[in-house]
Amino acid sequence: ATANIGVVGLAVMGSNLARNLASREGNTVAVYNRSREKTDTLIAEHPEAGFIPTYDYTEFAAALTKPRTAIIMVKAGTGTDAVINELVNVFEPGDIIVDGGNALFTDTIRREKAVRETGINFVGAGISGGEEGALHGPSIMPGGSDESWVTLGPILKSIAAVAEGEPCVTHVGHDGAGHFVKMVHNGIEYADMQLIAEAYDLIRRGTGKSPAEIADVFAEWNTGELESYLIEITAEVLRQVDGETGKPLVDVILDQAGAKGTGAWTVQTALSLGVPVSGIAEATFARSLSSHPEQRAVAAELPGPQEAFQVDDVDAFIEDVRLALFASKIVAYSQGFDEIRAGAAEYGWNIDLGAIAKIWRAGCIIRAQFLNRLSDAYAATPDLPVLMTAPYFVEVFERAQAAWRRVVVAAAQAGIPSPAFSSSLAYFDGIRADRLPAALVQGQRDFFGAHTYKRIDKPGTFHTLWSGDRTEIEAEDTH
Ligand code: NBP
Repeated sequence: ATANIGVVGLAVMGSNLARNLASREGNTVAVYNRSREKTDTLIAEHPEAGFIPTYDYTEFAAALTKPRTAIIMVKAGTGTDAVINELVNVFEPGDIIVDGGNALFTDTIRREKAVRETGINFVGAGISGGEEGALHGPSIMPGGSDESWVTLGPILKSIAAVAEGEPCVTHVGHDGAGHFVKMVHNGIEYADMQLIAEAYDLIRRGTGKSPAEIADVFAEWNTGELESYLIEITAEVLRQVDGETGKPLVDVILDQAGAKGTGAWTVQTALSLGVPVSGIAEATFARSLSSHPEQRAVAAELPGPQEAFQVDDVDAFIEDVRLALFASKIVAYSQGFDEIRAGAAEYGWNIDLGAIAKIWRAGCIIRAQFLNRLSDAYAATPDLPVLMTAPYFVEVFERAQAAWRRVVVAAAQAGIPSPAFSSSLAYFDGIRADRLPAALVQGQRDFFGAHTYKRIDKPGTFHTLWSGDRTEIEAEDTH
């Protein structure tokens, strides 16, 4: 045995991750894929990597030094379970199986529990950054035991992206913590992308600027506080001209957004944890809405505003949209971190939120300058209950809120859908409100279901005899 690490699954992600591992000092990488061709192709195309090819699980296990460490990069779901079953048969107690696929965190919790009974360590690791990240340095979010982190930590640090000298990997927490955080990362990515798309739409329809001109706007924004990978690639996409028609590429792409499910997982999980991730939810629903052409064709008959949308001061409007985007983005991240906090509490994970912000600074899709501000906020106040109340963000809201409101008003009047902008503003106004109409909802619930309510002026739980003489009685707390 000569390999210190192995990779199972050599499609795009696995082969790139294997090449990344092999390029680092001290690593020898054993590789295995279910169908032989992918292994043979990888070996033929990358002799420099010094891979050890293997063609069955026994050979794979024999190629690895102990404790054996293998990273699985196969299609998430039944493929992952199939590979784990095979590896458990050929591995020994103390060995480490890492699932680097996009597993649902509850699957990871289940798998970790089952594999642990064999004495083998199982680590669910979220890996972000797509194929480029896998090859040059992803952001890595591993869960699993402390014991496995001892062996795995140095290996993952060697291949992770680097932000300001620090590797973008941290031991997130036990069992499914890594995949949970990766899931929320993807949810935030949905929100960030939708917000950028809404900003583009408003500018285009409000100012008549061409996609190439709007590309310049985004490129300019990318030199300031909005600097991020997503803003950068947005400029590139908007500037792209279709080779066939000569039109802006964005105008020939079908306007139906796909999704692989991680946004929906983030929202479903948030719903069950009772965490309002409205920006992420709206972004996920916006993709769903776009993907029903039959409904959209029928609904195209519905009336919209009579007047055409035209802004008077183009530069001022663009600056308003920039501020609205920044404010909404802070809300989306604040909501995402809220979900991580709630998940950690529910599943008993000790997650360092500041460390999460740091490992997202490079290698992943949501990498952004402003993540430093998030980690600063948590460094100053580790148990910050609402991320967006950190002083830096309060300053942004002071600067941005008037513009944000103008943009949401303009969008509503012009009939331009901006679900992420407007729901983020509604969340902002909701969470900062002194009094919410939730009091009335409690009254309604008590009326029809005797669900009881609490009072602002004394302890206890109360019910009004709505169908009787409407006096108030003390009641059992039934929520
Ligand atoms: P795919 O998700 O397309 O999966 C293809 C790989 O899974 C092939 O190696 C295939 O082997 C293997 N596989 C399947 Br399918 N069923 C198997 C089974 N029962 N036993 C063994 N192997 C099986 O590959 P990918 O796009 O490279 O993604 C890998 C993982 O990384 C996924 O979980 C994905 O969600 C995650 N991820 C992807 C990205 C991205 O940008 N693509 C980013 C981050 C994370 P075969 O060659 O024999 O069919």
